[in-house]
Amino acid sequence: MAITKKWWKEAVIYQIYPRSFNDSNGDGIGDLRGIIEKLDYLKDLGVDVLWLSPIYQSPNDDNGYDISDYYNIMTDFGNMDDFNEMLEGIHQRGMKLLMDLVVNHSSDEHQWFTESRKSKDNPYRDYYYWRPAKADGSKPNNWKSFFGGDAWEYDEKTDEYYLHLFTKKQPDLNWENPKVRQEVYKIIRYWLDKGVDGFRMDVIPFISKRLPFEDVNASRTFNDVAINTYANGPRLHEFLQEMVCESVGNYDVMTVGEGIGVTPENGLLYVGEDRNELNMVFHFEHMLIDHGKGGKFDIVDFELTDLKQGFTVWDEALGEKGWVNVYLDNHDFPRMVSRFGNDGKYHRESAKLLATLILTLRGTPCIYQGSEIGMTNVAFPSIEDYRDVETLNFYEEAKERGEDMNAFLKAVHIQGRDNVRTPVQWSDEPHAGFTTGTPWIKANPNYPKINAKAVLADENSIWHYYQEMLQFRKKHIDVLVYGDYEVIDEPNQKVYAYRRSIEGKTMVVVLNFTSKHVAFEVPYKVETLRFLKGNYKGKIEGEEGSILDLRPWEARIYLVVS
Ligand code: ISL
Ligand code: CA
Repeated sequence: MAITKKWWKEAVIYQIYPRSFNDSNGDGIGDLRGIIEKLDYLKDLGVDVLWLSPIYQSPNDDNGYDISDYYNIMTDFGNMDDFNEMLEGIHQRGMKLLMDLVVNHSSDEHQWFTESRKSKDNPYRDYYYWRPAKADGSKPNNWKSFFGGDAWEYDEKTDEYYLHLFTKKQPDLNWENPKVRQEVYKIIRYWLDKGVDGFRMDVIPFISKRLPFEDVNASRTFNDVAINTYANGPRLHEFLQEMVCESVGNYDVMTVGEGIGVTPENGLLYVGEDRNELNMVFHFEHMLIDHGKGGKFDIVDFELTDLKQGFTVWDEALGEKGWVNVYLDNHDFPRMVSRFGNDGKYHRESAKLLATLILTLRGTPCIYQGSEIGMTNVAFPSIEDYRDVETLNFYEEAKERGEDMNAFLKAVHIQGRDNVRTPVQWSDEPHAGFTTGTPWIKANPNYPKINAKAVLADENSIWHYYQEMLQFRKKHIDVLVYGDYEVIDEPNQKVYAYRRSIEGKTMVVVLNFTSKHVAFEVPYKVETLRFLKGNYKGKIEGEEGSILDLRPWEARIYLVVS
């Protein structure tokens, strides 16, 4: 089967976390007019699709991932006029807009839920999952919430519990109820009719629950529970196909599932082109490689081969029949240069190397805001500086267990979600030029050095490398988008190298993931390789026989010319 061509395979996504992107009115919170101000910046960079984390009305228990009104814009972010102007501005510049669709759960302040909790016979009662206590008085089952504590919350009014896989202000919607599904399709059609170009679907693998809510074996790991208990429920694919039929399927738009709990084994059920479900998923294979048994704050070492594996197993599993996203960070995971690169001495080189990786693997790349200027993790000295509900909840739990809180804070410095939620660093002005007021979360103190103004003025900067690489990718869409991917020297723990090839055209990408010189043997004579692009300026050195002498964090792309 030949690979099919689609605009969404050729596109590059840029993720905006609106709260932290750009504040236009000095209230300390990023907003839609702030995004409008930066559309030219994004167009210049060369990205195609903007994905906005949720901008709907929300009490912000989880920064918009708890929606109280799907048809209105969050007051902090502006209003519908701002939205219309933003959408028009995006389209005028030839870019597209992806909205975030959060329909596994709503906010507890959504009218559906405020009705639902009123009485057992309220017409909205079964929009959510309500269950009585077990005969022994304990909770309906032993499921845990992702953000700490149990997944069931007691509600006195009707003497029952409701299910919430995330915070207790994020009750899970009952997709078994056809009315709920129709409400969701109506929301999707409403935004598509306004002209948006698709959706990123939050925790979409969780929408079909395994009933009747049996206990889960408590000793299983987080990932195991995600895959086998919360995700991939019995009616999931039926729901997805119905959703496509009744909404997105009738528009030329793109859909990206947050693929939590999706595996290489079942991936094609979600994104197989014959399935009529989703266009692609963000898989988690490489995102969990440093999470230990105790979860994300129980940090374990990983090796380069683990990272390679994450991409390779998925490419092998889908082949030409499905599609993935390629990303190294987002609003939930640490900054890529801090996690996979070197944010000290080789900050510039390693940030460029990682850009090379995400822009040359097979899949639709997603760049998270600030990566293009090399933003890094942050290490705030006190828990008072943190805002993320996950971090704060886990902090409280660790404290109650009597853990070493300094050690916990250190883990937050490495894994906490606020690493990626500090304001985008626009300049060396106060608060990184993000706001003229007081930001809702402090800027990373490294902003006088790392900021957009500085990288725009420096020809050799990370920003300009992203811009060049985005153009390079466009120029070589044939091989870089549609070409096969094949890893070279897989067991190598220092160098990640692979081939991309299509119809007689082959590129070789070589990435030195260490801070040292590395001699790397390629399966070619160097005379048959033409250097196309790399992250060091000037002449390429050290090519002899089949050996490439790579400098620290050096990235090179060659064309095979034999
Ligand atoms: O952030 C995580 C781990 O720290 C993930 O497990 C995350 O909870 C999971 O990927 C689901 O994420 C999505 O849904 C959440 C929201 O908080 C995240 O921001 C969102 O990306 C609930 O809506
Ligand atoms: Ca604002």
